[in-house]
Amino acid sequence: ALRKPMVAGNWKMNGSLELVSELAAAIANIDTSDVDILVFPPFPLIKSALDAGMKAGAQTVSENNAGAFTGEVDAKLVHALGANYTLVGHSERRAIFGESNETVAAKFAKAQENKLTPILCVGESEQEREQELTEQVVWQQIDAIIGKLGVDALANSVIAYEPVWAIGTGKTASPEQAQAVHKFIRSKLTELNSELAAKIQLLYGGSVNENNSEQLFAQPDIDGGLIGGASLKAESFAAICNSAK
Ligand code: G2H
Repeated sequence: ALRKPMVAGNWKMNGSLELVSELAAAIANIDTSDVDILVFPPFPLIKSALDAGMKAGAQTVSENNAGAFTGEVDAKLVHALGANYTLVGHSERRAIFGESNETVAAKFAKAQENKLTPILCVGESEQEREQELTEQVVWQQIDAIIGKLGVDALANSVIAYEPVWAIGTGKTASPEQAQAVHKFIRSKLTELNSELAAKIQLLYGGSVNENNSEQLFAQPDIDGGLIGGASLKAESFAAICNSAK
């Protein structure tokens, strides 16, 4: 295949040392030559997850360099611990913590400066979908990165399409709905850099579980998933990882 599938577990503000051990055991025997498996635990557990043999990343990083920013976490430190990825612009960061497209672009840049591969999360709200603004909103979120850093910056990144109306709601986008947006993203990128567009991993996120993952991942432009709730159950997460092969 042109693109290696990826399954990434976004723990959000959940998890424990016990969950690190359980998940590490559940995925230990999965051959990762044909699927990238990553977990995104809360910051205090990143090092534990790495020590347990998993590939782990951060759920967000600061857009600033180290300094007087109480409560923030430096991308450089995350990389120094042994992590290679960070999420940026998850819809909860945008909606609850007020991150704008500009802030997300600054975090994306800071991640790459510190050798972390950003997984850029994009997606429309239910109202935006009803108003047929899905493509416009998703492209604006991606174009904020291109405008600041140029399209080539996306070569070292992953994009996760997560329709906000499907997040944690149990309402998954149908494989056809998800594929349509993934295809739109890849074709827009093809206009700018066809080699990059062919190679970039595009993940789907939003209520993915072990019962719907196989059909979603079978779509031609869906290269894996960003999994929330179902990534907190060891058996479910392992099944989803296997379904991406
Ligand atoms: C979307 C997803 C993971 P869930 O936020 O990022 O969560 O699978 O619980 O909808």
